Amino acid sequence: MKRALLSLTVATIALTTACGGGEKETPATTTPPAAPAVTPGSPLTPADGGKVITIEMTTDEKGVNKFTPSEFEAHQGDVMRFTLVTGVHNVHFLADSNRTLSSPPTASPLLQLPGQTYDIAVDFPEGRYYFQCDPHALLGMIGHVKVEKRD
Ligand SMILES: [Cu+2]
Repeated sequence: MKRALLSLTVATIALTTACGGGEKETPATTTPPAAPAVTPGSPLTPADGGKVITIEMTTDEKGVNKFTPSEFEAHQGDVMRFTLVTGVHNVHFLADSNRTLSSPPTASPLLQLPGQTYDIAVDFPEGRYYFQCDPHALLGMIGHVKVEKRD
């Protein structure tokens, strides 16, 4: 009796191994759902110890368009939160101006509603990076972020 059970177990193991080819077979019903696609610009959480850096996008009463701050430092793991205050603006890390970025973030859409935000993770290598507002770059709405390693 005991011997029969043992042979059955051995046979089952052999069968499983032959079938699965060493890989664990997962029944279709327990396949985890695909991770939801992250919408570009949607709110991000900084890495542990990281922070959210708010960059305001404004058009003042004189018609001056700018990022505030326009020059700042960030650490890997931080999040840059481009926030519309007034006017209509976007943020764009131009590939041509940031050649050390293997995959520059795509240009954001135009933000039009005050309070609207566009988050970009600081997952860049160390270095200095250029960004601009496409409609207002020639009017000086540009900025730089200097990215440093996390301490
Ligand atoms: Cu602008």
